[in-house]
Amino acid sequence: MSTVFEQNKAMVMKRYEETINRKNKKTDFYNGIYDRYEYPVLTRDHIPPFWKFDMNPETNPYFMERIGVNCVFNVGAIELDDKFYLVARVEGNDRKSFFAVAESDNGINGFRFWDYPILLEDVCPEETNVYDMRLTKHEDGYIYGVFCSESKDTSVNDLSAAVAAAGIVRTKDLKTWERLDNLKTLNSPQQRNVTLHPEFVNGKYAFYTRPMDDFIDTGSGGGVGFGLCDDITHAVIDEEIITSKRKYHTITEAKNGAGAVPIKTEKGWIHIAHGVRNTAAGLRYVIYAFATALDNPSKVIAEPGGFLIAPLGSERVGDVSNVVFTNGAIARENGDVYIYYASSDTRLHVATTTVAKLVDYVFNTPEDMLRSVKCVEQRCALIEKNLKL
Ligand code: M1P
Repeated sequence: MSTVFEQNKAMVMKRYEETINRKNKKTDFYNGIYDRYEYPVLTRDHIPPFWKFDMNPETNPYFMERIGVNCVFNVGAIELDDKFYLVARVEGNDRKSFFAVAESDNGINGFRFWDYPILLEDVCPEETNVYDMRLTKHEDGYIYGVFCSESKDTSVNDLSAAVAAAGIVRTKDLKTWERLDNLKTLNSPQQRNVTLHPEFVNGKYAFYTRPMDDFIDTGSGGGVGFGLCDDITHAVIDEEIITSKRKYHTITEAKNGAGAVPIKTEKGWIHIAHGVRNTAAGLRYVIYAFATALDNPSKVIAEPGGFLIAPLGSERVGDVSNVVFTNGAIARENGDVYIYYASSDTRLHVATTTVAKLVDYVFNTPEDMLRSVKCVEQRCALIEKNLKL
């Protein structure tokens, strides 16, 4: 007769292996731009049971979770030697997030976490939470991880007040991580959604930033920022200019932020970012795309109107509902693109497309005309063209 411990452990291990080995398939969703998939690629059920349970029957006779995991979502993504690696935001039941590497052979299923999460060097005693790492394979030979480093704001008498800064680490193998100084932006008190550009610009490191006056509100921050710095080990940006601007009555009205590291194409850098607007039901986060010039990655040269990906069906519900968010995509040498996006701050999905389709989408989708009457004119022009065929 097996014990309660043995029965429950066997059940948990079986479910875990079933989750990891579950094959993914495309759904019938169609817009011609990208494909969606039936199953999320990472969830809390992908967490190895030995991260949560005490596996010793002596000290855990009921086979109880001792340190639970609430969710797995926003990931940085990178391809190395034909394998897909994600550095995921894992959030414990205690609300603290941390980073962990998951690996897959095909990018759409089979992601398995490495045995240990990433233990960052403890260089900031005030740092309480870390999340949303963007992974940049830089031309200097390092892989950089830029993430949000969050601390309590002790300057105000408010228990929930926080300060967001951009933390920076670098690695060559995703195993050993060197922590560098947090980014300093002299004109922006807070930063989140900071992404490192993969190439030098005018001989300097180039960051996409998100100037913010406050932890939640971007306030006077006009959109996705861009700034240069000389020394990545003590990164300081003294001037930020705005690339993709927030605009009234659009998907970016409340805020926006850089997402995946830009993808280099023949026509420009393709950016996959997020935009936020306010609604009676709270903030709604969607994913949008734009392009910047090859010779000036801060200059927007195309920006389709509306969203690229919005929360759909069950994606709409989670810890922070009505959210899709991306901080990682993989563009392969054969032109395939994997956009990793999380839904409602709870689980991670993939959307697949190609560089050619993204270029067509970004350069041939009409821009937002900003007023209803102009949008109807734009649509009527399309209808008229089609009806003449
Ligand atoms: O909760 C939605 C997202 O909120 C933040 O994004 P932003 O800084 O644009 O508001 C991030 O904390 C992100 O992790 C989260 O998914």
